[in-house]
Amino acid sequence: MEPLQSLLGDAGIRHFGICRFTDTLPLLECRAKSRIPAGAQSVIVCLFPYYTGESPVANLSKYARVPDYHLVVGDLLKQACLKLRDAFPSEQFAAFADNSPIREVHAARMAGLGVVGMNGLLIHERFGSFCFIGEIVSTLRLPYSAPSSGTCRQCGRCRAVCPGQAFDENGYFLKERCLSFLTQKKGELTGEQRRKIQKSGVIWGCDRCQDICVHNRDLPITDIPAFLEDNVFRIDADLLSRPIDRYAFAYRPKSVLYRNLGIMEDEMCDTTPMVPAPKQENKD
Ligand code: B12
Repeated sequence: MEPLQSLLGDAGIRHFGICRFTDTLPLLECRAKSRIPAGAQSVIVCLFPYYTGESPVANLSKYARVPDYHLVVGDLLKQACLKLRDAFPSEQFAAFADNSPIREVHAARMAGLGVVGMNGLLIHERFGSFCFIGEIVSTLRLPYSAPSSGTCRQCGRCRAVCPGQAFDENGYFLKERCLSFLTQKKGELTGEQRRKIQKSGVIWGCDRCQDICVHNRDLPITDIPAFLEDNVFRIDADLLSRPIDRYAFAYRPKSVLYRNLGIMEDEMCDTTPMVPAPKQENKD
């Protein structure tokens, strides 16, 4: 573990744990699955805290305010892979972040990095849930971390405040109701979905289940320098007139962001019927 700590530390990765590859199965179906090395043994699961403080004027969720984590985390993991390949030339290493066949929340728990909250997110003892997860899958056999046991405090506030009421009565998470999902959804939204977005005042993502969480109090500011640069706090027409490729909200066409901006100004939003009124019979 000691040499690994310094190899990863040199690449800028300070928080990680290791689990067996078999403990991450079954994998999610996605194109990246083909990059898993044959004979994979270990998964080095890494945490990337991204909390940069509060902003009363922000209209996008915290994960999207910082430079795109797919790029930042991707770069850090790539650096780590280069160092690992140098140190262990006969082994294979493949890096993944988000666009990953690994169920990252589950893998992080198995690698001892924290508990799964009632909101379904990984909560680290020190950094709370405002952490991205990325991993390196390898053929190298490594000493495994003890999986995290226990739960969050189970206060249930995250589920109670969910603006999309995404948790059903059995506690199942219905992603199609999650406001984060709705703000990213392409195409037309129903009146009810538009109303939920308008009421939240948020153009991209949703942090309500995290902001309310008792484990997210008094968090330290991220120790990843790239996340402290060029934070965006408001998505507006001026921002959208410029290139936005460096941010995670560029993942969808700009039309989705313009649609969400339009929803904020839509005075009819509150009166749009949730279900179209049944057609009246023609009485003539
Ligand atoms: C698709 C996706 C979404 C979808 C659907 C999310 C979902 N929960 O199904 C949408 C767009 C809604 C979404 C939203 C968000 N996401 Co997302 N998402 C993903 C992605 C790409 C795949 C998740 C997936 O489909 N997993 C499949 C399920 C079966 O596996 P699982 O999530 O591991 O679930 C297991 C356990 O965690 C547990 N579990 C899962 N959910 C729940 C819920 C409860 C109540 C309990 C008790 C247990 C539990 O049981 C499962 C079976 O083992 C992951 C990256 C990845 N590759 O994992 C990021 C990921 C989960 N998302 C992330 C983030 C940051 C978010 C947002 C906070 C972004 C935002 N601010 O708007 C929100 C949070 C919404 C929420 N409360 O989940 C981070 C979470 C980091 C963390 N600390 O946990 C991830 C890991 C991306 C990353 N690389 O950092 N996301």
